[in-house]
Parts: sequence; structure tokens; C-alpha cells
Amino acid sequence: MKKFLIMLIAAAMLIPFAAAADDFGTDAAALNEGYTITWINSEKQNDYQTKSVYQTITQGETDWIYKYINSLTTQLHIDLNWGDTSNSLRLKVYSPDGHTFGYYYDNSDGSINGRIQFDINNPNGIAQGKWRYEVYGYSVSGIEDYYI
Ligand SMILES: [Ca+2]
Ligand SMILES: [Ca+2]
Repeated sequence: MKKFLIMLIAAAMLIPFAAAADDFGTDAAALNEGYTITWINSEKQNDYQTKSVYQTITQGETDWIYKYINSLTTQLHIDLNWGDTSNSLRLKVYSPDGHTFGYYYDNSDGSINGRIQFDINNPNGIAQGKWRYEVYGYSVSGIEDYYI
């Protein structure tokens, strides 16, 4: 009887996972593949879909910024720009489908310029839904303002 109960509990625990896997669909598996990063260390025009968010940060503070992708697109442009090279911010990006990008620092793009700028590309389409940007005050004196 005890063994039966354990099996029942195990079965109950499996059901939500199975349902989630079905909802995800087989085609979605292909969407998880093929992410690449393109670094940008030159000035680039703001002719992207990205709407800039203004924020401030201090030493040790973490800001969460959310970006919603609601249609099929193969590229997400990310531009964390604080400008002051004496302060250092850190960035990590979480995709809605469980991928992470980073940690990235000012010099990750090959240029210490108070800016971390790159594209996340996926020829199959980047994941739609809520993208999360984790901005961290890595080495900040005073209050640093930034756009992302
Ligand atoms: Ca803040
Ligand atoms: Ca940089």
C-alpha cells in the first residue's frame, strides 16, 4: 500500500512536466538552438526596436529591466550605456526560454567606454516573451545613471 502511494505521488508529480513539455511543442526545441552574440564597440544609430529605459545604480545594487518580445524577430539589440568609464557595471541577460548571456563587463566588447553593446541573434527567431536584464553596480562610486 505504501509503495502504491509513492507511485501515485510520483505519477502526480510527472503530469505537470509532461503537460508543459506538450505545450512547448517539438518545434520549440529548435528555437532553443542557434543563439549567437555579435559585439558592437562602435557608435551605432538607435534605429532598433529597443526602447531605452533610464535608471540609476549604486555600488552593489541590482536592477532588473524587462523587455517583452511579442513577435517573430531574429535579433535583440542590447545597449547598456552609462558613459562614465571610472564606474563599472555588469550585465547578464536571461531569455524566456532559459538561456543566459553573461556576465558581461565594460571590456567584454573589447572597449572600455562605459557601454556594453551587442546583438543576440537566432536565425530561427529569438524566444518570445519576457527577457530579463540584470544590471549590477560592479564598481560604482556615487550614483551612476544609465540607459538600457
Ligand atoms: Ca536602480
Ligand atoms: Ca564597452
